[in-house]
Amino acid sequence: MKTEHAPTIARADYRPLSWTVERIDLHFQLDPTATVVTSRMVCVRNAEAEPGPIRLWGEEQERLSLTVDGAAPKALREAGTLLEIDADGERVLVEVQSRIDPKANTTLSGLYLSNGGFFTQCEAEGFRRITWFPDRPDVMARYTVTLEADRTACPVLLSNGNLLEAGELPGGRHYAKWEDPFPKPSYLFALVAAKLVALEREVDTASGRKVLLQVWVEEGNLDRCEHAMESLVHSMRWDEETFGLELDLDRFMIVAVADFNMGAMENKGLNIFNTKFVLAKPDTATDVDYENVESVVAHEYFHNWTGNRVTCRDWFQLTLKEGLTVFRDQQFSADMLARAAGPEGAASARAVKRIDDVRVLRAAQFPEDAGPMAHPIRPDSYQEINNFYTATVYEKGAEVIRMLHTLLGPEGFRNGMDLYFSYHDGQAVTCDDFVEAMSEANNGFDLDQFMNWYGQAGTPRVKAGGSWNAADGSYTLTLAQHTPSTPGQALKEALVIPLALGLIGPDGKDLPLQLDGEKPSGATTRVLTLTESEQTFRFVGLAAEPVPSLLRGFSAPVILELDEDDARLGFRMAHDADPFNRWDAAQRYAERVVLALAAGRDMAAPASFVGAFRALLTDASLDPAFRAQAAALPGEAYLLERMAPADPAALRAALAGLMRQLGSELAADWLALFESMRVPGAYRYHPADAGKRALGNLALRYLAAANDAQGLVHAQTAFAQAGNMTERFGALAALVQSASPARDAALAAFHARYRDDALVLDKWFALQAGAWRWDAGSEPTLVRVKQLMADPAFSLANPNKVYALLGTFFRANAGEFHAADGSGHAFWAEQVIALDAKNPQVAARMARALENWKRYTPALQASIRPQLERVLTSEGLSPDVEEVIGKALG
Ligand code: B3K
Ligand code: ZN
Repeated sequence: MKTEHAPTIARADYRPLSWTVERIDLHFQLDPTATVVTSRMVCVRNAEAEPGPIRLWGEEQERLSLTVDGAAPKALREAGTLLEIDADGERVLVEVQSRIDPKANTTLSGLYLSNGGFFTQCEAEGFRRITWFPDRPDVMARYTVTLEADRTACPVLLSNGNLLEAGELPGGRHYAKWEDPFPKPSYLFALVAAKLVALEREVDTASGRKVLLQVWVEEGNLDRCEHAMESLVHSMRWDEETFGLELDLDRFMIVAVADFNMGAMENKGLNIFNTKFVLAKPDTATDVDYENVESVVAHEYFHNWTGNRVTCRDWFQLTLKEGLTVFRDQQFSADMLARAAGPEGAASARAVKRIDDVRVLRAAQFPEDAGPMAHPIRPDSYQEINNFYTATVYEKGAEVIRMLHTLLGPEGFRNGMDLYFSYHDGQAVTCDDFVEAMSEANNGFDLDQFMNWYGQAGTPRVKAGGSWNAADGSYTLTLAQHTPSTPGQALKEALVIPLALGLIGPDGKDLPLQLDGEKPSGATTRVLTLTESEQTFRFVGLAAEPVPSLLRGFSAPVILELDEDDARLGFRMAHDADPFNRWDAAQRYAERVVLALAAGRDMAAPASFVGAFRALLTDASLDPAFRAQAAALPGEAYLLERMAPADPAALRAALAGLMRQLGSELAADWLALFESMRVPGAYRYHPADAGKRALGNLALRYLAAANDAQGLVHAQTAFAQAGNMTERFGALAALVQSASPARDAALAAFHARYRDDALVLDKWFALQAGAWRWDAGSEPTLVRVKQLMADPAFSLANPNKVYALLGTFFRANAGEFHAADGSGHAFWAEQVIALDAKNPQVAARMARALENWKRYTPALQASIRPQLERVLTSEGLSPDVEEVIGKALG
């Protein structure tokens, strides 16, 4: 049993270091099991800090030598991973040489091997696994890096910045020397030494500088890089046009690697990507993969300014770069979709993107905010920083930036960004610095209360009530806000909540909005700003009782509590002028129906719901991508949050029943839709085509769920004759999510076709791990998952495989994972323990699948608790998993 506990780090304890580093010259003699790293650091005394020793952090390395100005240090103290060195004067040269074993590094943090090549991942604290260094983001230094490696095994040698020189060395070795002209924190350091080839393109920046863009991949993947390259060029143009931000280097590289803990990493000039977010061609990638490549390429590219040129002072400020950069990539994707849709379809295209983003927020961030790991977007404490790369920091963080954008307007926001860069370029700063720049650039716009969004956890509730006064044609809206308690934060302050709304007239058209005491403006949507715990707004000059449409475009990350009867929801599904709210009305109605089925209050969905659903689905004036969103039921993870207690089995039965009912009652519509959504010709990635394919595939899903004979024939034909992965995988998914006897043959055919393609096999694993049971006699999904673990293509050492098979089962198949016999929970504990021995970051992510266990039924809680305890008391548990489980049991 463990006795030592991971210490808690507090935001309030931040102190600048007494010594920082001005320049560092690194030399790597790369060897798979014995890499020698030599570091020469010019350390300088920090005038802003209390006097003290030089502090360096180091992990998992054998120190060969350490000198200060060429001599043994006068005093050196070592405590755990921290080394303290006393030094005199203002500036000293510290030289450290150490040896590391990349092959033994299964954590994929620091320097590691993947398929014979060397790769690094340093954010958040991986650099200290490479060399001794003041490994904190507030130490920004200039780097030169020399790499030396075997020429045959590693013909390509890359690091940040510009290539200074390269050449041969004796013994079949070679070297390359790189220099990064911009000071950077250590977490942005990267190197790659591997056998790769590049797709290259030379482009001009807005100011006319020529820059070289490269996408580096293994040789056989060169035909899958075009889309990533296109995405990079589009991102560059967008940042130039939208924010006046240009690429600042002569060369920008993206490198794809198959073993990677997360999506990608924004290392200066040398972004390292999970292959999943680079490689795409029509035969192997779906429309959604194409979209994801575009948005991750953009995200990492945008970090060059929001993250790299201006970085975080400490890791508590993570949302400074992540929330802002997610907001930027969301805006970029929305603009790309709007551009492809043309002026007519732009609003709907933007709404489709907004819906995607809100789905993620509701499925991942709302549960996090309601659980034991709830934290503000700027946390107050952590045990393991890697556990705080969360949906809250990223997605809720982006919502907070979006609210600033709403409050200040696009121009005011842009002025704030300009001022932020003019003040802080080259610095490591805090979220306060960002918000202050926004305020100052907008005539001192008061954002003091707005800062509560940075400090408070929990999803706020906005309760709305309206009253109609027929006598004077006025409508009074009362809005009350309340944020529930979260661990360590019992009491909450009122937040600044921008609430966009419209009032819909009986004919379905928006009414002009006029607040009491104001002149009519003709506007039909406006933003009210809530600042108090309760406020009322009186609208006047109305001819008839309106139907309110609140929180249009999801203008704030809150839960809206508004009593609407079925008729009202159906009315808004048909008429709401805000496409986001039209979708949301459908989601609310579906949620009500599903929860009534799950609770046994209803045996089937009412005809009114099916009618409203059908009307939306078959409205040919709506674009297919939007209809596909509207016809997709709310996600299981989100619905579980809305149930008390959460009962995954009952929910699953309700969802499956509703899909069957909608599939069979609307079979004729689905069949017609499937036909009319066919996209002829060769595949191209285009949002309009993607929308049709999404709706066509959804039609197959509903038909297959209902076991519709004609639908199943279509699915089999579509699978056999598909001209691209979107169609092939869509048809396969429909078959797998059905009781069709054709499913096993289709799975086998798919496997045979892609047996050597790691990324496509991930889809194959995920599809099976996420399978529902559509007939009582079929075997539990867990049985299949266990078999698949023994498949030669599966490996616990590869994060993509773990996320595909185990991640899907634990996080996206609640109905099967929470089997009443507890088999899923026992399996979870075994896997978390096994993973933790190899890769704590990946293990911690899997561990989080049970953090909200106290919300489940008593029987499930009784099954889960001993498994949590089993993990917590297992030998050698990492601080990563310990923090998650400790808080869950809390
Ligand atoms: N900044 C990286 C995430 C690093 C995660 C470290 N555990 C990717 C991104 O947000 O762009
Ligand atoms: Zn990021």
